[in-house]
Amino acid sequence: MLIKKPEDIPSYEITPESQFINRRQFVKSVGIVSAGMFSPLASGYTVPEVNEPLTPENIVTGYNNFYEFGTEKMDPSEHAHRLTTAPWQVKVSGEAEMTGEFDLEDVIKGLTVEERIYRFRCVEAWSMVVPWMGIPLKDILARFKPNSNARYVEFTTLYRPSEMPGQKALFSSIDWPYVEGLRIDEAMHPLTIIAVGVYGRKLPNQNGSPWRLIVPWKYGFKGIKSIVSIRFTRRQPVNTWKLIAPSEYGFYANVNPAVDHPRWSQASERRLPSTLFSPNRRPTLPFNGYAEQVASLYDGMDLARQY
Ligand SMILES: Nc1nc2c(c(=O)[nH]1)N[C@H]1C(S)=C(S)[C@@H](COP(=O)(O)O)O[C@H]1N2
Ligand SMILES: [Mo]
Repeated sequence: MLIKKPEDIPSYEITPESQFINRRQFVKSVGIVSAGMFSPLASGYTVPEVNEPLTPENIVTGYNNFYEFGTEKMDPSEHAHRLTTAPWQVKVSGEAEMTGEFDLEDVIKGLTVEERIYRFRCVEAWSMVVPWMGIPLKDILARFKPNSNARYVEFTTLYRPSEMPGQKALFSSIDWPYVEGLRIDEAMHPLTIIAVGVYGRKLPNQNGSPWRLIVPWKYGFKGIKSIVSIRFTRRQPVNTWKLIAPSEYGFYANVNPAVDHPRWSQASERRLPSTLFSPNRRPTLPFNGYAEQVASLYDGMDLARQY
């Protein structure tokens, strides 16, 4: 569905009837989904199934990386309630026909939210399996009508130190706001989503409310949270972690067991929950298990150099 003018984008509401398409009882049980929504995905794309247990909800929403709220895993769930997420404005700029300031609810109104169960692999070598509720990013980007110069998309997180204590920490080595980017073909790939929920509910602040990027075949740091800007560019965006440590973190950040981080191996991962006595360690899969779907995007590239 293409929108001709910003004001023609209808307004967004999560209603039991219209928004969530689910295939699993546990999501229904939290009360968002009405019966009768058992149906193929709206996108018509067959999402590869993850036949591995879900990571418990309290870990997904309690063990987080969101440095705007502190660098400890418990900091985001402790502090992110301070963030005001409504109303939420998004600035769209660069190589597209429809640019400007939009209300988030107008941007996503009318699009279908799908449940997507994905492996989630952090560059720190832990992983989860997460039932996101998401909208294919391509459906969102199409509304802005990117032109043929749009070779990349850059995303920026909210900058609001009054509500994000990590942004004013003096010791912080991060040049806020957090920035990430994708090549346009990665952004348009049907596996790439914008998550607006998890475990059948709206996204908690600590997971990047009201919307955040999820690219399941890439390391977690590509999944930028609480996005306020989308910019279509000719040039490759400079992403935050690459800017901080270019020898450790690249632009592509494809999950790759064959390319180690300079300070640790990427050959395996701790699947959460993981304890000293039950580490739950498992081999890391190329492209996080999504090679069949995405490896061809990188044909001819040297993935050891373009990490
Ligand atoms: N704005 C912002 N986005 C971010 C981060 C961050 O610190 N700030 N951390 C990234 C990292 S390193 C990971 S692993 C994931 C964690 O997502 P989760 O807390 O929902 O599991 O968010 C990513 N997105
Ligand atoms: Mo991460």
